[in-house]
Amino acid sequence: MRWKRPTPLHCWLLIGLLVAAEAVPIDKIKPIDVEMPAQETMEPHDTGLYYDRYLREVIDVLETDKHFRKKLQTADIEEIKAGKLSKELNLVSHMVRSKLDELKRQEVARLRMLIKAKMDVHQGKDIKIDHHALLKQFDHLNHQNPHSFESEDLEMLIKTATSDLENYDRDRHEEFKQYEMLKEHERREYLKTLDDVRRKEEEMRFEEMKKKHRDHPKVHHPGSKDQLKEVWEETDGLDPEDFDPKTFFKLHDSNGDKFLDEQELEALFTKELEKIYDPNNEEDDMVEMEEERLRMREHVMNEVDINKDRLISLEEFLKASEKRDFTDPENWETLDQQDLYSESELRQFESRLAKQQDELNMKSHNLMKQHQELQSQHNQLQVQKHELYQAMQQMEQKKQGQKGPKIELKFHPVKQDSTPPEDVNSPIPMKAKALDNVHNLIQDRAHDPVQDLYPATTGAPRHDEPLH
Ligand SMILES: [Ca+2]
Ligand SMILES: [Ca+2]
Repeated sequence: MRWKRPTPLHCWLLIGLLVAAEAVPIDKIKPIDVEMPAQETMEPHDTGLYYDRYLREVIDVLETDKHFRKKLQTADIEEIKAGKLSKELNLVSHMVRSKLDELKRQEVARLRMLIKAKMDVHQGKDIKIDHHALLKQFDHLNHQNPHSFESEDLEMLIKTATSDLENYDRDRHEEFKQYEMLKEHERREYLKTLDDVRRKEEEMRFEEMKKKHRDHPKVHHPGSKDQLKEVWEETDGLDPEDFDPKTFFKLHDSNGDKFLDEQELEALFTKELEKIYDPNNEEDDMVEMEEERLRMREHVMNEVDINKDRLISLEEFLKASEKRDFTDPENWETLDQQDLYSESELRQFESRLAKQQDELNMKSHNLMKQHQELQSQHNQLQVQKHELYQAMQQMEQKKQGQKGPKIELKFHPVKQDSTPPEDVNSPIPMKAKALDNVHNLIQDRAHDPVQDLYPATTGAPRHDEPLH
């Protein structure tokens, strides 16, 4: 199991990036006191939402409208979330509206294709689909009106994307918990297959692994001065004595948008995570490492992001660096010190798993039955085919039997000196024999012209007999 690289940014973060890009030219935001890494483009990261492309395209098109762009620059996040920006849609140019209509029609068509594909998989082809009813499940556009993009569509898009992204981390935690429970379930099932001695050995080995995993250097509290100084020194290669929060912020704002976003923040924890996790160690699970990274990022965002836009501004960062917690933080409890699930949660999980297994077994049984029925039908068809072939062969032989003599005649021409076949009982050469006789008779007559005057049957007088 592998985690998808976390990329949850708010749709208003995308809008925010556009605002920031407009407000401050990129070349003016480079810090002057340190050498900066190459600036990336201002392209926002993939949000990970299934309608990410639609969301981006809508924002791109809106951004081409002067009036709307101006409103974007002056609106704050709360206003955007409250839907105030959506009302401005009525004032954008006709061309922009037409482009948005087209985008919406494309999105509806895409959703319809998704529905169709899903139905084909679950219920087989040729099922009549009620697209109108099924489109209700999508909240990022108004399905009642599939042809035009209205202010309601923009409002729904912003609200849904905001809500989906806020739930993104929660869903990832839940997915991780299920992963851990599955691991434990499989371990316990494996133990059941062992005898007492081997089970004890295996349990001892498991405890040793856990102990080995927990034995790692001290992890600094995420976002604390010690943690950031370690990055400053080991990753950036700078003198710890020169540590300066403002310079640190500018150094790690990789895309130069004047904010530390979630990805830029998560990159700061790699050094800490490497203390706990090594991909070469059997006892270190790299899926757990990504969960730990997520926990660290969430913790720092909660502490530092005052306006809750999921972005850390320089102002917020500097304010946090003045707090007492920055220099004197509590100990950070790593994932291996947490209870990830209770026994009762594990039992519930196992019972769900057993139910799913039963359903799968039932499906597999039905498929096997269908396969056997098809095999039997196939065999019956093969037998019928063979019988039909035999019947055709018999008919052909019969036909050949009736037409046989003509074939014999064709390939056995009568010769002058030919003699009748010895086997007179053979049915096929009979006609040939008769013809031979006729031929001989003609030959005889050729030597006796008198025979020509009298039919052979009446008995013509012999030439040595006297004529009357
Ligand atoms: Ca940034
Ligand atoms: Ca913020």
